[in-house]
Amino acid sequence: MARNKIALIGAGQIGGTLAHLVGLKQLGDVVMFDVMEGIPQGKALDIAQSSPVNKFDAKFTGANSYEAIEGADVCIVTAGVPRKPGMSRDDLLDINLKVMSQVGAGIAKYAPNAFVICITNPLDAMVWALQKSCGLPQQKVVGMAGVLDSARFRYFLADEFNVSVEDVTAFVLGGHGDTMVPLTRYSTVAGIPVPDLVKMGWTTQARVDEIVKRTANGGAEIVNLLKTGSAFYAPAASAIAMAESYLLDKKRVLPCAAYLNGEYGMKDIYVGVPVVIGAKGVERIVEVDLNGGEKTAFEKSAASVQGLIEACKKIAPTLA
Ligand code: A3D
Repeated sequence: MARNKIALIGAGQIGGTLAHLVGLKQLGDVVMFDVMEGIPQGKALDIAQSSPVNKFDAKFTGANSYEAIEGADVCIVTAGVPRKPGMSRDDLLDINLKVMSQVGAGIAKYAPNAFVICITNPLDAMVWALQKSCGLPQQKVVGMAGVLDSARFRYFLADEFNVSVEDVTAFVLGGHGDTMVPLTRYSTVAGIPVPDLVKMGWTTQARVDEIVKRTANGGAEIVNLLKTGSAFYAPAASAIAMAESYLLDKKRVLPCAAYLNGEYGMKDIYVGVPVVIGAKGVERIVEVDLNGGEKTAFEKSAASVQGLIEACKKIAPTLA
């Protein structure tokens, strides 16, 4: 069987980390595409030269023309600009929207059968714009944010409880931004919901509230430390988990920015919900019962995503 072909559109910080992970996890051959000449070629060659040491066989190529992504099975999109300290993700909308229309055209022409994972911010609006630009079926175009947000939540909870990250599950809904909704009653340690752990005296509600807040601001915390860009190791690892579930038909249940067509009472919007990812792409959207407070928070988060989508429609009316 031929190896899968994975196209990484954007060869910056996340793109480079993605390429390295694809190699280490032996998921397939990699094509790195970027507008910067030399960067994708240099990173591809560097990672290829690590393959004898790390014992993986795969082709790594870099390119500045979309032809190179022809026939890709998976495209992971990080093209665009990241934020700097003091910027919100929404400040990137104008510039990254233009990038999404170029990337969408490239995918439509050369990789129309791919599973497309968007990472570019502001995430929910950019994956919406990317799907409109490339015209691929909605279940084949998805945004990565929830896996990262819930990984941050899991990491902080594991640290708080002094237990393995492996035994902590977490559930995060809504847009990728300050309005994201970490759901504590669906977050557990080995199946024990967080509110029960509070009752058991493992932590206090005040500490849980602090962790929820830190999760929602998880991206900004790293931007403020790095000063020159945003997080890239954990975002790359999160997108790889989604690509792996598609390529291996694992049918993992992952929180992703997915297209809603009536689910949760919402239409023509991409927002973070739990989905099943398998060989057909997004095979199922999981609709959970939300209580009053959770529903209000989710709707508030979705409304802020909707605002950004409306801004995209104003800038690029052909997408509407
Ligand atoms: P960076 O290291 O700047 O890489 C972006 C790459 O995109 C650069 O190499 C650019 O040359 C390239 N690029 C710019 N315009 C184009 C274009 N038109 N076509 C092709 N390539 C282009 O950024 P990064 O890798 O750190 O982040 C990439 C994106 O991911 C940014 O928008 C971040 O805000 C976003 N991000 C999202 C998350 C989520 O959880 C959703 C987390 C972290 C970063």
